[in-house]
Amino acid sequence: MVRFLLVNSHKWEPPSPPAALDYVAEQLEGEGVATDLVDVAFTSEDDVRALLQTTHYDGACMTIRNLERTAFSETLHFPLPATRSLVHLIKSYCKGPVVVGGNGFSILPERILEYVGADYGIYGCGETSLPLLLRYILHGAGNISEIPYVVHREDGTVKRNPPGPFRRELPVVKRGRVDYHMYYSPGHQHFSGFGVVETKRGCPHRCIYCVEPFIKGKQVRVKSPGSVAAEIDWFLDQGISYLFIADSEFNADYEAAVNLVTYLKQHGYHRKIRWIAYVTPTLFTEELAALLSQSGVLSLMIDFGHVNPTILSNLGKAHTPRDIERVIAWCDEYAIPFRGSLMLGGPGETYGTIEEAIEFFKRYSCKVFTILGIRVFPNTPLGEAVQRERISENPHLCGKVLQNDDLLEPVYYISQDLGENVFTYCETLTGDSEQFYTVTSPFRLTRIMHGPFRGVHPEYELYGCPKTRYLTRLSRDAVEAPLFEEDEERSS
Ligand code: B12
Ligand code: SF4
Repeated sequence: MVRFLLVNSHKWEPPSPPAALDYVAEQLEGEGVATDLVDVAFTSEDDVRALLQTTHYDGACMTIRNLERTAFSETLHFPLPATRSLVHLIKSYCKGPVVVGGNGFSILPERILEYVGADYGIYGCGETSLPLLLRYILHGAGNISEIPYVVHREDGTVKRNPPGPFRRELPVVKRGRVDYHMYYSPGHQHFSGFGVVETKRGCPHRCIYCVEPFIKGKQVRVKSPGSVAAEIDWFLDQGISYLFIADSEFNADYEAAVNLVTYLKQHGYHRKIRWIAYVTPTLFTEELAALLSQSGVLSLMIDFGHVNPTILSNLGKAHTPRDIERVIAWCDEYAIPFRGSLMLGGPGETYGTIEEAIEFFKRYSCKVFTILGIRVFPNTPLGEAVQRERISENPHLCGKVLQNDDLLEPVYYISQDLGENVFTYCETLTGDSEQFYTVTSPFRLTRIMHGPFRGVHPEYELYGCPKTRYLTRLSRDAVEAPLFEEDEERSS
């Protein structure tokens, strides 16, 4: 029997379950291919080697979830060299092809295929092309240039085939390959350890820094409430009742969001599950708030971005300060716990606008995930704007500003109006409160060059990143990852 190895290449603390591998396994098993799964979050390189020495695999399918850590600090992490070593390790034992896919891969597919040395890639939401690719690999069937979403080598160059036709309805996904109990944390101390259900895919908005419209599509695809419920039931059968909704934004399609929460309430799921989702203040209404409050929501992660109208517009946000105030008021009125996000350092940011944003949220009791410095990704409006000029001469950019025109390696936008002490400035504004948290280690913002890097030193061999920290003056050891007890109390 043909056997493939499924691999999650992303090491992170705390680890998130590689839900993508359920999708991939389903496609493989439909073609009669048996699978084993390895997650580097729990497996050492030696263990992977031992497995490859003792088991014959006809190929491997690897998910590349993250291109990067996406949090600026003086030491910049970049996980792709570690992914490349993993591909090399697999290829030194397995003579079959390595196929890659995933969110991180889809940001720059051709380049990443080349960088990690994989044989084939499937970008975006193209998992349904996998059977066609397998038939081509295993039986020489079909024409590789005609399989949608596939990235492959032809005449010495890497080519990306166009996507397939848009289909609005997403099918139910057969679960069971990923062991969510490995990640699940019944005490739900962190939201990485939840079950994962995707209810829709894609985002029609155009925030300047965001890769979602490129990797998931600008047109939203939707799973029917019944299909979502079938996947929820699988988790409930496993005893997993805390779920993360893996949509770009839960209300990216308003009608679908309303239909689903209505269904959850009507079918009693609000008594069985606790769930978290990202939502945008755009397309958020009182009607939705009322329905959400009765659907089992544990917490909403509201993508505010900022509060200053000019900065919001510079970030390409479709919502206004008035929308933000209304969302907060409705969440309060309907007792929906929520966390906000702040993206500081973008175009036009000054010390004044940072103060405005932090002071604004201090009026509320919500926790706020704060990013200081924006990763400039290719295939985003910000990336394209930056690429129109010389990257090395752009005074707002830190990170790898030389020999990195395709933006594969980490580059961050941090407004040049901010000085060396901007991190300390934020800490001074937040005081000792645990309201604002981040994944950034404290940094001094210099613009000094270290080889091709401006203001940073690279740490390229490391998988993963430091744990979540509060953006406060507490000592590092005193800080724990944010807990959900407060949200739990409010939502029950
Ligand atoms: C939910 C979520 C989280 C939750 C995870 C909760 C949980 N319990 O899983 C939390 C909040 C913890 C989180 C944290 C982080 N996240 Co996050 N997260 C997401 C989100 C919204 C959903 C992830 C998911 O499960 N999707 C559903 C699965 C099925 O989709 P998928 O993995 O893309 O797989 C599909 C395809 O890609 C393809 N596919 C995937 N792999 C393969 C392999 C093969 C061989 C094939 C053929 C196909 C294929 O098939 C699947 C079906 O279409 C995504 C964005 C998104 N819309 O997906 C961001 C996203 C993955 N996160 C991202 C980031 C940056 C992070 C953090 C690093 C943020 C930070 N600085 O802290 C951390 C890392 C945490 C970690 N442990 O890895 C980025 C990663 C890309 C990048 N920019 O580098 C994304 C894309 C968001 C973004 N737009 O930037 N995240
Ligand atoms: S609304 Fe959210 S998912 Fe959509 S483009 Fe903006 S940040 Fe990305």
